[in-house]
Amino acid sequence: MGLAIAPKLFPVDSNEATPEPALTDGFHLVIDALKLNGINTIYGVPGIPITDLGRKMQACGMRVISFRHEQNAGNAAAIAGFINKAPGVCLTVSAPGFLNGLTALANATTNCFPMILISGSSEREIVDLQQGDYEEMDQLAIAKPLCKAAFRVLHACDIGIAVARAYRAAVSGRPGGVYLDLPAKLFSQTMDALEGQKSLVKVIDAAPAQIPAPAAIQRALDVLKTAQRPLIVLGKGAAYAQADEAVRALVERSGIPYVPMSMAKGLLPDTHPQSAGAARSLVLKDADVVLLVGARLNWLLSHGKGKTWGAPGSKKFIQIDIEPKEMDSNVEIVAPVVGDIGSCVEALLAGMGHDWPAAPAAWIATVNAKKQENASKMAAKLAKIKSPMDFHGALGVLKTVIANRPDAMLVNEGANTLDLARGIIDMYQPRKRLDVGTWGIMGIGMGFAVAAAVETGKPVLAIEGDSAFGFSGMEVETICRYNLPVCIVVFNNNGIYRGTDTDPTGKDLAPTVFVQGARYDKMMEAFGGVGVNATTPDELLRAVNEAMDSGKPTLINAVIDPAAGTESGNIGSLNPQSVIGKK
Ligand code: ADP
Ligand code: TPW
Ligand code: MG
Repeated sequence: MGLAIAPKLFPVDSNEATPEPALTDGFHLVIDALKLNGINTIYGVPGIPITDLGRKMQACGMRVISFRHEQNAGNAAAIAGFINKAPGVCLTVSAPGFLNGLTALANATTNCFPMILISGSSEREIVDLQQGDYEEMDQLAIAKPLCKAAFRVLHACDIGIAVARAYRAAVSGRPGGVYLDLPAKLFSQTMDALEGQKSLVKVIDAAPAQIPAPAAIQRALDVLKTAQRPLIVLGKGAAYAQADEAVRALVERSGIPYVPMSMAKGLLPDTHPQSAGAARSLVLKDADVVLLVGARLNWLLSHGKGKTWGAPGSKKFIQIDIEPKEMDSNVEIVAPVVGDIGSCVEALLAGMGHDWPAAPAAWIATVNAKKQENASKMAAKLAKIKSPMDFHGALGVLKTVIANRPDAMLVNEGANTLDLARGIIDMYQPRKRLDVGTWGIMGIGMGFAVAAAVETGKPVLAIEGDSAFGFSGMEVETICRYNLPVCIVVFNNNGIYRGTDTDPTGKDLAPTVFVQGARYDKMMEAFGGVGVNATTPDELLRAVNEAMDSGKPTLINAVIDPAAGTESGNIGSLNPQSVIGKK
């Protein structure tokens, strides 16, 4: 590895007998430590005290993607972590920049994405005495409860160890966000270059395999064998694990119907005969044994109980997860299988052998009948051409775009725009669908789109509600600046959920409503990208195909009927609403 040893920092006296040793400094040690661990791309926003770090990173051959707001840079780093199964890194300035990045760090932790947030910080002595430094904040203390681990480095000789610890903490066990605090003074500290080099640590086996106990595997197989109506739920942990062939073999050898969680779509193609995505309600309600693979029984799965899951006590859950504390988090797990998904699934396959009984035919027939019934209802909705477009008409054409370009990356946020796209657009390859995840957070769109393009080099289709887009919309400049192959489709229904609410007093617009007839496409044009206003499915299809073929940054303002959406999309049941004053 070529080390970025700093040029000699002190003038040399020509009479000196022995030349001074070459020196390195904090800037270069951070760069060398990251590069040594394979981190070559940084997402961030420059400023005191990390401006020069960014410059030097670039000079040392790293890719430094500079954003307009740290939250978007942080989201980019987080999703790079998901895509690569290695930490994505975000670099921010102190206090406000740090706080802007912190939402992304917390979101990464919540979603189990490996990420490292590196923030510059003010002088410890002043911060600790609260004497009012420039951008003073005790960042380490604030980050701690929101991430998996948090470290601060005070001495240049500790940078190597700190980066190694941050890396390992982010990816080992259940992945998550790690905070690394680098006070301004650290960067200019010097040390002997060779000593510096020796202080660096290349992390060996950062995410060690975690082999499940044989008894846990046997218990799981015993339960699975008794099932009359088995179901497999694939979560984004299964996608993250990159054990794609093993997961496919488990599904196919068992013959069990499966449903993918949102970001697990494409792990097996959604068109797979065993996909029960189109019969989701039925299989969750009626299954008797459910095998969870990298999916938590959180709100997205109705906590494993309630009417979604049918009669109380009608289910047995088997769960594969790397985090032992996840077991029994909401309901009893009769067969916990703790380990990494690759090792667990391989062990299950070995235990199943090759004469595992076929899944009960009556159950498969019931599931298939429901799938067909729902699929034909959906096809009729997608084919209806309306003007202005409704969600189904617009999403029907985007479904064909992904079918024809299965290797494209898909980013998706919004309420109706999210829920309906998730159901309608089939995915064909693993880790292609990136969305709002566990928190249902708005604002991931442009950060995810930038990282998807940067990390994979594939075309990106970002399907965005008009509200959702607004959270990170300024990054269209970033997309243009780096000339990324990103096509953004803004589903412009003039508001949050719908554009038809009114202010009962008549003073303002309703809180859910935006400027009517807004032209988001003009935003892209402002920075040299392509903007298109699409009012019909045909126009939309043409514009998207053109964008995906050309790779030019494009924003299509898709005009959607403001009355088409429903409040909160498909999670309206979580939305408390006052009954007082309702007519
Ligand atoms: P979804 O939202 O798709 O249902 P979740 O984020 O709720 O998925 O669950 C992902 C789960 O996967 C987490 O509980 C996490 O601990 C687990 N996980 C992540 N990586 C691995 C891995 N390599 N092996 C096993 N489990 C993993
Ligand atoms: C960080 C609350 C959930 S969905 C949504 C908001 C503001 C926007 C829905 O409107 P959009 O989609 O995008 O136009 P559509 O198709 O239904 O019209 N702040 C954060 N996260 C969340 N989830 C919210 C607010 C919310
Ligand atoms: Mg909207």
